[in-house]
Amino acid sequence: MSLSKVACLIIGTVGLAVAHGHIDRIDIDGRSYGGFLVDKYPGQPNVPELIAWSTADTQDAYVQTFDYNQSNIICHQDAKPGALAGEVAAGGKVTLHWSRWFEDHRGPVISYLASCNGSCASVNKTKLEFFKVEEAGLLDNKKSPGRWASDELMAANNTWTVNIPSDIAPGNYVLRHEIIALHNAMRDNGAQAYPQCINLKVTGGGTATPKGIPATQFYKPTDPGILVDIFNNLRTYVIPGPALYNGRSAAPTSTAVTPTGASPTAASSTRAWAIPAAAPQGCRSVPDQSPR
Ligand SMILES: *[C@@H]1O[C@H](CO)[C@@H](O)[C@H](O)[C@H]1NC(C)=O
Ligand SMILES: *[C@@H]1O[C@H](CO)[C@@H](O)[C@H](O)[C@H]1NC(C)=O
Ligand SMILES: *[C@@H]1O[C@H](CO)[C@@H](O)[C@H](O)[C@H]1NC(C)=O
Ligand SMILES: *[C@@H]1O[C@H](CO)[C@@H](O)[C@H](O)[C@H]1NC(C)=O
Ligand SMILES: [Cu+2]
Repeated sequence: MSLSKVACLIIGTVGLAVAHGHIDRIDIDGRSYGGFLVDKYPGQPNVPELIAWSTADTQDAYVQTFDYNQSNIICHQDAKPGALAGEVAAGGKVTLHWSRWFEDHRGPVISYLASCNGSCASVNKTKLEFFKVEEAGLLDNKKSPGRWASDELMAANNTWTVNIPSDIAPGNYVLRHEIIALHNAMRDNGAQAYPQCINLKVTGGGTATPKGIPATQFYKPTDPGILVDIFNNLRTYVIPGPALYNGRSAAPTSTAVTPTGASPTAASSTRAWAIPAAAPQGCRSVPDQSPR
């Protein structure tokens, strides 16, 4: 808590443009694609065509829990599809490089796919139905607040590698990749979602067309993985969102440790409902949109 405040104050002094992070590079099969550079592209006349979705979020800000049922949660603030698609064989890997991350912004890393039923470049994002392909949360609970998927991401040079299921039908998909920072999640509206989207063209593969749900139905502000105190010797963590497709596992390396002495529910201790707190300085949430 105090740690997060310190981090955010530091961010405040170096400027919000470099706060938090976004995906600035995507590597697929030895090929590199540029991400949407929020610190450069907004307002720039000749933004290159990208596989990454653009967003109006110029401050690397987050989507707050009160907006989990609004369109900003789909692919971040006012996101618009990229014009291109990165080609990947079913069963292949997509490595996402984050511009930066903060150690104290601990939390799960989750990846979803949604079929575009055609080109993703012109897709209506509210029609995307995502299935969860990977998830990783609390990897080791020995020393509170524990080792998290976000730590794993940072240890891997701020990258995360997503394994594309080998059995899905070929076609165009949106990959929605996300870190949820939980350093303030003991408070109402404290969890911070940082979703990022890129277009993929999946080749080969099988015939599976996994059923998905709109991103606006993934999370609720009171989910045990959203409203949770990670500083209180958390034994287990319930990763939020729908069930994993095919029960596939998640962590990119084998360092995951099964929590010991796990209690059946996460954060079963009393939850202090607090007055909705403003984001700490330097931790901006995206502006509210009126619900449509
Ligand atoms: C969206 O969620 C917020 C709280 O998280 C709630 O107050 C609001 O009524 C919800 N909006 C809709 C349209 O369901
Ligand atoms: C996108 O789909 C939603 C839900 O069906 C619809 O309300 C909206 O008008 C569509 N937007 C566009 C630009 O077609
Ligand atoms: C793709 O088709 C499915 C099934 O008809 C539909 O539910 C989904 O909304 C469609 N997705 C898009 C992006 O149009
Ligand atoms: C880490 O990522 C940076 C930025 O993309 C890259 O320039 C660098 O080569 C990477 N380092 C390693 C060891 O992979
Ligand atoms: Cu912050």
